[in-house]
Amino acid sequence: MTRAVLSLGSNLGDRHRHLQEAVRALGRSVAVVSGIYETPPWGDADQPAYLNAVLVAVDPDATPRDWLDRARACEAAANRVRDPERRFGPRTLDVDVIAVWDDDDQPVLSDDEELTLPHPRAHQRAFVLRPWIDIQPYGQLPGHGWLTDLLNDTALADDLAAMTPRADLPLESSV
Ligand code: PH2
Ligand code: MG
Ligand code: MG
Repeated sequence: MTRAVLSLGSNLGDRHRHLQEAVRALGRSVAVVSGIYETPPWGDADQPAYLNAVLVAVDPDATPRDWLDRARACEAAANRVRDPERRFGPRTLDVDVIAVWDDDDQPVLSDDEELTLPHPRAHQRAFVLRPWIDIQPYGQLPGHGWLTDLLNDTALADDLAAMTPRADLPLESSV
């Protein structure tokens, strides 16, 4: 059994539909889904605002690599096109594997180039931490500690203030 925290982001096309389709495609593995936040672009300012959300997924059979494959399948279904020139550029759908825990609830650590676990930049990203803490108030990011402490870091204050909850855009899971 593994449990994964996945982050979802979209800033091209029908952003809400892209997030909703990803949740639907992940199916019954989805244990809990956050609300959606509208967030200014991070890392590459010259692009539209994002919709971001986070979910926790559980599967008795999934390996860490399976979560990456499923994330990529969701991105492919949204016709994601990768621009090698713009690493943090716009996309129809981005599904990132933030962290994975094994059967014994131990965090999986990986320095695999394709699947670094936990995600190397998650601790700096308000658009990951804020929706995540909504659904896991006592959550921890492996190697970085409590979400609540990470969110209290003054370095995130401006990004947090710039985020807007989009309660008008619900995400339905199939559970
Ligand atoms: N994803 C990026 C780059 N910048 N900014 C926001 N607000 N949300 C994202 O999901 C995001 C981003 C590349 O993965
Ligand atoms: Mg990604
Ligand atoms: Mg990303």
